Amino acid sequence: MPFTQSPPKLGNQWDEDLALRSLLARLLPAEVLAEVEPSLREMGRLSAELYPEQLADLPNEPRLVQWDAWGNRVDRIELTPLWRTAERIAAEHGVVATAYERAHGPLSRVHQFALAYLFTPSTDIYSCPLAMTDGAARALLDSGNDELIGRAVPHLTSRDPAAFWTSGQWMTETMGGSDVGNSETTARRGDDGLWRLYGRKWFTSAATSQMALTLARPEGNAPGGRGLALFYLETRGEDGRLNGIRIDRLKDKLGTRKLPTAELTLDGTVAVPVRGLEGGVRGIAPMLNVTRTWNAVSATALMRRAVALARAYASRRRAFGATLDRLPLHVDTLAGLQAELEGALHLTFRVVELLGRAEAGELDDGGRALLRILTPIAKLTTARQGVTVASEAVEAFGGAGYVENTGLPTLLRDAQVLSIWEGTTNVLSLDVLRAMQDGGGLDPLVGEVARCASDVRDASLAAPVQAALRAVERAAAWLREARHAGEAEVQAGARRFALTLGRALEATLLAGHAQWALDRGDPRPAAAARRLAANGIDLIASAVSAADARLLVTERAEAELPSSPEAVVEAPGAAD
Ligand code: MFK
Repeated sequence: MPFTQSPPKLGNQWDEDLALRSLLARLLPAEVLAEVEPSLREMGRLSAELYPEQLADLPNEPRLVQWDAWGNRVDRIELTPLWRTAERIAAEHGVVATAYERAHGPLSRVHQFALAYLFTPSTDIYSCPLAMTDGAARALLDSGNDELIGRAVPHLTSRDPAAFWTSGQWMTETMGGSDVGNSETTARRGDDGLWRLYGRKWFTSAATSQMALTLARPEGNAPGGRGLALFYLETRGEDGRLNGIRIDRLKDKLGTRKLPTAELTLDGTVAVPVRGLEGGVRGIAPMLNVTRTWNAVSATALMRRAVALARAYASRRRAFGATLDRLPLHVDTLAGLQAELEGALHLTFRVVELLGRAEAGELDDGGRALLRILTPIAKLTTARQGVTVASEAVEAFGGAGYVENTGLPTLLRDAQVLSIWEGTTNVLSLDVLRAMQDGGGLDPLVGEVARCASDVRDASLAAPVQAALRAVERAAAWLREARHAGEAEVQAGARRFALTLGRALEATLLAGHAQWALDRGDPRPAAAARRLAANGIDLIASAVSAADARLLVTERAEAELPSSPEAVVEAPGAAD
């Protein structure tokens, strides 16, 4: 028999995930963990069971059917088989509902996002509509619009697949997805008192949702973000026909190909203002913050899948006289990835924990400021890690990782979206600066790092803690100097600043957890903390200037260059 390689196999993704189990053992009181563990074990089982189905489903893609046999425009999207399964599982297992049922008060968010973390890697980015559904429920509840809350939230948070709705978040237009204040969609109130929307939404994810929250400019409103209003719409009327919406085409994307992302024309779409007739960006911000949290959870979950597959493969693949998991350099490479995953996990679930406490009204101003700044930091840091870890995992399979039907190229392509949608790395780096302006500067974050550092006593954790503290100090010093030098310097360095804070937070949160684990006889998280710090924390580059950057990206002479900050930092567009 010629040799054939046996593929990697996954076991129960809850039972096998030591990092997640250790984290939840600290975050949840024993009686709460005992109550939620059966649901996590069941989701871990489903995740492993769905993985072969996911591979079998690889060739399928959603299809837009625009016309029926008789010439009627129908604009119907046919989903892939796994997506239909995922929709049912998500509803029945309460992947959104758990957060709103609040069976464990503020800790319900930890339970919910642990479910989401286990659900995500085997369900082809079905987490995208779930993220928007969760975000829509949050934004509607925060809006105080009782009529819309009563109409939509019971559907968004239902466990009954027949009653469950998902929501879209329609923001991106042809002019791009980052500078949303330029949106061109208009809202007009008719003689019948109804508002109707007119415009093009250019990158609408999960266009099969039953409802959407969207931005439009009521006629006569000022230009810019403040002139936009937040609208609620249902995609189909009682008769099942689209609500003044044409689905022009599905996007031909690099990844997330099971996710039907569409270009839409709104031509008289009946919609309801959610909270007044301006301040739409402010109104949709709660949704953005929830979907950015989902993004961090998804990035971490895809890293977990990448590492789980690479480890499973390493235990089966023989080369140079041993299985790969016996070869020191391969083991070292996988250990570096595992450390990135564990850092991301701890930062993400710190945001999750704070979100749950904020929703329970347990946070003071300082806690809310901390949540506000940690959310974009977690999103941008974990998204970049997700791309790196997925890429390394592909390489850990050698040539097999480059072959489509192993599923690994899909994992890498899907991970790439996480740093683009919900705000690119650059846009979110600028959001970190805005969050600092809105609430207490860097103090909440410095306090968080100091709090974790003060929990750490073991000498073996001194290196990661010191490295993190030094990095935060250098970041703060850089910001002071950059502010002195001008807005262009601040903007140009914002990404290195935000990523340094993200990595420093990961290292200290992980070190704090590692101390807790060491106290209980578990040395694993300490190894992860040391390795994460060794991978590098501090990205601050003092010798780099905005002027140098301009010289490098233009062929014009320095004297001819524009000097406004806007001209220096231009973020690429985000996608819905
Ligand atoms: C799989 C997991 C995840 C899946 C989800 C996938 C679905 C994909 C769907 C999408 O990608 S939808 C598109 C996502 N698009 C974005 O995320 C937009 C990225 N751009 C930004 O975030 C810009 O910074 C922003 C649009 C917010 C800039 O717009 P403006 O009009 O210049 O806003 P401005 O003036 O900075 O802020 C307006 C108000 O909102 C301010 O409050 P005030 O009016 O009270 O002064 C801000 O403080 C507030 N604000 C902005 N961002 C906020 C926020 N408040 C709280 N949290 C935030 N994040």
